Amino acid sequence: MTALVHYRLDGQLALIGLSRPPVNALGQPLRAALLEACERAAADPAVAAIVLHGANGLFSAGADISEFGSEASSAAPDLPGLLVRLTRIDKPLVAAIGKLALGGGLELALACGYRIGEPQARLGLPEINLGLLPGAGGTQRLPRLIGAESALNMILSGKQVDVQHAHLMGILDRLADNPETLIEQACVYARELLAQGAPAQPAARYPSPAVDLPEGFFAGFRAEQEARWKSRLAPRLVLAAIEAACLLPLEEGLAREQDLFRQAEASRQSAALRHVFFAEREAGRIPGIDPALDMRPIAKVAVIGAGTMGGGIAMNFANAGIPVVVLEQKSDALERGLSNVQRNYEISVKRGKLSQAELEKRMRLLQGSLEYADIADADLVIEAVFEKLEIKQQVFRTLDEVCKPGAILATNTSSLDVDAIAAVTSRPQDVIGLHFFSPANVMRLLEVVRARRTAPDVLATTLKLARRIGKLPVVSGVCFGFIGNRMLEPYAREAMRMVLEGASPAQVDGVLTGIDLNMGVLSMLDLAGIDVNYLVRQANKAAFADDPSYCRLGDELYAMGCYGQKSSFGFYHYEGRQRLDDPTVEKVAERLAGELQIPRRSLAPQEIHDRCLFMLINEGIQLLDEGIALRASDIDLVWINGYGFPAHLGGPMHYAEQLGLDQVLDGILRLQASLGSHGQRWFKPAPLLKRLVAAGRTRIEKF
Ligand code: 3H9
Repeated sequence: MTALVHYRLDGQLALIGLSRPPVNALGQPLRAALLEACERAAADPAVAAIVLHGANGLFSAGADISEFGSEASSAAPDLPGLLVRLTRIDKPLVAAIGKLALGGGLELALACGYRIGEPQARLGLPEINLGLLPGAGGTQRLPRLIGAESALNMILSGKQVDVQHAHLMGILDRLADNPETLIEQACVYARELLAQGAPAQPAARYPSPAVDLPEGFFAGFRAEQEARWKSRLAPRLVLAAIEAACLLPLEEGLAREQDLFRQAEASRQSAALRHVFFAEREAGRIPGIDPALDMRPIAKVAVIGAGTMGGGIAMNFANAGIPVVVLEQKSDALERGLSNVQRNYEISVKRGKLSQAELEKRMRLLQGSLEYADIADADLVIEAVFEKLEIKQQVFRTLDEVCKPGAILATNTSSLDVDAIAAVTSRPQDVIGLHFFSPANVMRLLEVVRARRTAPDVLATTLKLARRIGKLPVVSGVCFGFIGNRMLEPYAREAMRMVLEGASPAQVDGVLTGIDLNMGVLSMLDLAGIDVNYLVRQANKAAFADDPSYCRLGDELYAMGCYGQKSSFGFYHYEGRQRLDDPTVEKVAERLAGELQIPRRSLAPQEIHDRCLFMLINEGIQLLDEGIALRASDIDLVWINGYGFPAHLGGPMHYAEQLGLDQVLDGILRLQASLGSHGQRWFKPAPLLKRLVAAGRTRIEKF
């Protein structure tokens, strides 16, 4: 027997333990070992029942994601076939679920006739997050166990449920008292089943899963959800599979599920989402930094500034149980900031997402202060004051004086030079940038800006802490705007320029939302604040001083006091939550075009797409070449998690690879030639893009 599976007998029971750390991913070698073990137990007359468990306490996180898209994914024994075989063993199988049963792991448990879970275990079918559907019987067996509607909701949400929920829903038959007694209690359960003469597979609770569904349920559901799904394939395939579970006998339903699964697995969307899965894990690995490096202890945090950003940042730490001092200059600003935080928590309580007791606990962790002396013992200080270099430098001079040696001093800047901030202290090795995205308590992305002299342990500690507070940290080097906002510049520049040339904001944004971006760039600027964008641009004026048309529309709207949503006027006009076209914007654009001698014309959607997207991609490639981004996939994570780029397109770098790097280069050169002096000035292919294409490479990597 291979070491991937532990096999032992306990009286009439065979105990089969999956042993493929870290998560018992059901890759081909484990599948083969599991099948062999099950056949052995099935054939052994001394074995009356089988208990299946995770030898390391964790049941299974599902199919091996790294196999998808290769032959290994369906190499014999394939998972669906293996599970059908398990359902045909004429002896009861009990799945003893510890820690996790996800995806194919839960499907494995569903193929067992009986299931018991320990209190901390979580169950789910998260395939949808990978652009897939459960493909090893989950879409057919779950509806027969818990009904079609519950199964549909669980599979479409991809969310994990705890054991209490799983028990109530009928997924688990029993709950073990604790993780340590799980296997023992699973064995007791198996013996009880034998004593009762229980069948290997109990009768389905919902043999006709659609029995409670109203007439026309699926058509209605589809019509209701279509807009939300945008062009995502997987939800549609899930719905088709559940429909099949309702219409077809099990065997035919399983065959239909396999067809649908293969379609999903072969899709670009699933490839993109799998890329994102591995990108998120890769982002934590920093070349040259030993993962075993000693971390600095972080027991107390301080945030300078109780504005929207400072308050949101502080909430992250309170949420994670870490005491945090919020420092302000004036008591009214401090009170306002803390009551905003309290209000945010109250909204969560109203929505049922937080208990009152938890609110109070979190508020107790937040201490307001007007004295720098109160942060002298903080292990990490995050400055979140006004975005102006001189102001931030002044704060850092003070921090240098008051903070204890070894404290990590972080600046929450979205574009300023972190080296210049570090330089005013006597300890630049302790200084780092932490660019939180707004709202800081909600947005998952955290750009971690490694300055020239940031010490390795400061970077490593910050990355670990970021994960502890539930953020997705992505490392960036120092440059104007770091990864995200630097790429936003050329992207927004083209959008604004095209409005001068004759496109309406709605046309530009429509092309972008047409490829499933959450928002078009102009709507995004309205949301973020045209004033904020203007001020950031002013700080980098030298970079575009020779282009009189550069973001002129944004400058003009700023001068008119049209700051976007907050002032009800921006690239659009806002009435409540409604976004409307604003004829004034067109008039301003016409006037500016006249002044700048830019001919007005109509722009085709393809041109809008290429100008925005290719400039975004080109800047990303340049960032990689400069070493600001460590890898292309980090750039993808920034744009997916900070700027609403659809994960099912894999982020702008992955999207470029899907389009073809040669196509992107051709497109940039074509626009360079066709857009006159504007094209000559801005449509310059990144040297790395040219090198990659010349070498026939199809992946974006340093080269
Ligand atoms: C499926 O089951 C399809 C079937 O329906 C049909 C098939 C026919 N495969 O996240 P972590 C690795 S689709 C391969 O850092 P955590 C991960 O890459 C699957 N590898 O730890 C990492 O490796 P490394 C449905 C996997 O504690 C290491 O394990 N299942 C898999 O924060 C640790 O992971 C899912 O979608 C996998 N399935 O979170 C579950 N899972 O150290 C996906 C993990 O080299 N997984 N790895 O970077 C997760 O959600 C999280 O990884 C998990 C652990 C919650 C399990």
